[in-house]
Amino acid sequence: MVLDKMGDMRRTHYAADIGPELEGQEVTVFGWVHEIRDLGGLRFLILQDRTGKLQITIHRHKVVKEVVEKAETLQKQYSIGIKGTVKKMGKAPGGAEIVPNEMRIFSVSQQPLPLDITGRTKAEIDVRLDARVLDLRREENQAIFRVQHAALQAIRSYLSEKGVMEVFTPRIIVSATEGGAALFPVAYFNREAFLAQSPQLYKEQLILDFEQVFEIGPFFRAEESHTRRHLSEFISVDLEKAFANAEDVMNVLEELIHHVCKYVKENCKRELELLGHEIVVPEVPFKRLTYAQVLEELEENKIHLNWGEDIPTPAYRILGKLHPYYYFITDWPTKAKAFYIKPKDDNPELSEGFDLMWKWVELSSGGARIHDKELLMKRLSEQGLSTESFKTHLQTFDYGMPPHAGWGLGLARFVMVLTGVKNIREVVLFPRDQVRLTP
Ligand code: AMO
Repeated sequence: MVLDKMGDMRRTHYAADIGPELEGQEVTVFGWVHEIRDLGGLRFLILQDRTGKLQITIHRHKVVKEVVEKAETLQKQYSIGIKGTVKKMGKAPGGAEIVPNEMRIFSVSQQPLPLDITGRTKAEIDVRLDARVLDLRREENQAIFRVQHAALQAIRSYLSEKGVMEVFTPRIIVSATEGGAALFPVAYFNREAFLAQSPQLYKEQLILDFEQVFEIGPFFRAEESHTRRHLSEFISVDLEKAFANAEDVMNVLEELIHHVCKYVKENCKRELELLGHEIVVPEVPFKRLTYAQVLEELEENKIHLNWGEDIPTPAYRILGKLHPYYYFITDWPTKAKAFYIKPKDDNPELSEGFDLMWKWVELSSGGARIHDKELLMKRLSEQGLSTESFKTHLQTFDYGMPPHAGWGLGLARFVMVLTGVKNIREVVLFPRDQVRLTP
């Protein structure tokens, strides 16, 4: 088949712009063939572009022969350009259709396609991910990433307005920051290096100069567990603030969550409708439960945990039923938290670390940090980490490190809440886990 060139053809309208008010106007639209309905002398094409869908109506005896012939060769997902006249049509999407007088076919598609993107034939997540860009042609799937885009816009503008500066820290690092999670080694010339698990050390260092910074970027963890909320590469939204304690940055986090929910609810109406999801804008302040209170609640629900133990997933499931919204868990045992989290001044067994939960899922964790170099060195040793590997980080504590606090928010987990999607793989364009490295 000879394909057409785009040549001088340029789009005048997107699908969403075509309405009955354009009756009689000549327009040019581009997109992909979503569906073809053939009623003998009458053929309907549904054309999809990034804004939605549009009906092209071809009466065999009313449009030019060349268009009729080309329309007969079309298959789903061919990419095409149409020049035609808008006609009011109550039954068509948007209340109007296009009667074409020119058609250009730019590209064909493999038949049969590996996925039915109309969604009538459901496919397993792995089949969908194997053909991800095709899977993303479904409007519901695009809606997830439009919600993510809106959320990112809201996060950036909210934090910027508060005077927090966006920064970028290295992805190639020499030492672990998040003890519990495994590192990916990198062959860095003739030295050993790793992919960053978080921007923790750098964001702390940067408050020495900028006082309040945020970063949105990918981080890497060699996660062995295959769950619906862990990936080996994930985007984290990180904040760090000088002269602040845990409560101060918890306030920033809850206000930010409130703001983003409101913004997405107002600006992503079509997307939320496509997803069949309603956002409830949470009231602030969020509920705060201490770790000790959580243990008591679990005990009442027949789950016994020893003080200091991490909370296992089945216990989180119970908590999610008891608290089906956003809430903080505070006052964690110091030994259950990373080396940089500050022990409480009046009771060093307890820390100023917190987690932000949504039902049973941890969205964010953070806390006040240790800013006293001696204490930080002690905590490193207690956790079996060598102070030597943290030498350059420790050095920065000699330059007037102020009290500070911050948090890291998992973007994908937050997008799961915003969209009502249950598997993290659905809210990441090209997810990476233990078994998946392509596409
Ligand atoms: P933490 O390790 O709890 O804290 O990570 C912060 C948040 O990042 C998200 N997250 C993940 N999302 C998807 N897949 C993963 N494998 C994954 N691991 C973490 C979660 C989690 O709540 N430096 C600290 C933060 C701080 O104290 O500022 C940190 O990394 O939503």
